Amino acid sequence: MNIEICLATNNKGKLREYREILAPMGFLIYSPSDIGIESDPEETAETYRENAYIKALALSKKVPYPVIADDSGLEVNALGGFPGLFSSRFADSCGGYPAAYEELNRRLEGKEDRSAQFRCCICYLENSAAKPLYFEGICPGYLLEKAHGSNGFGYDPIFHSTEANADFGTVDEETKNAFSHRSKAIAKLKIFLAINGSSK
Ligand code: ITT
Repeated sequence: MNIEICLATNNKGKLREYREILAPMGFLIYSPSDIGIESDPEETAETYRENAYIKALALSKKVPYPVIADDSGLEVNALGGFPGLFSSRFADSCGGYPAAYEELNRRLEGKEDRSAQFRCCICYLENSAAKPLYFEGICPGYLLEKAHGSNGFGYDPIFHSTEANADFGTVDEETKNAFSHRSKAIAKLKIFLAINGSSK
């Protein structure tokens, strides 16, 4: 049986990862553009949860499917968790990811602690009036001094995952999905859906 869910994202890398993980379990994941809808609300909140809810609610009002939204980011510990919530906006402000990698490394100059983690918060909304449910995952690692590989998206090329013992820019999708923050959050969502089902 196919379970239809709409993913409130305009990020093709995220969409690919959700499909890879959930499609084998019978989930049909639509992006807003797949169904001819635009949804890009301003992420004005101060937490991943609230931003995920903003994105989920905006889309949920427009579609007849349960919605999931993903708010995520790279947190560099020696920079107080920066860029965190601002990961996407920071890359834009630098003029793209390669420049953002350099800028992060410039800010880390002279610091011994290069530890970092990716964090993902999923908000699941059965419909726009439903109580939001949250599922979270963390992927620990450290920041590389130079980009290595070009797989994945966003900050993957400068991230070394300690659990995968690999640079995310060099691993295939299956390997990233075995260890990523997103796959951990999705695993929790999958358990919830398996137990509670989905009305659609
Ligand atoms: P949507 O809001 O449309 O989903 P977005 O990319 O703006 O897309 P976020 O606001 O959640 O999404 O920002 C997440 C950013 O964190 C993302 O753009 C990357 O810069 C970074 N990021 C999150 N997960 C990542 C991953 O698995 N690999 C590399 N970078 C990641």
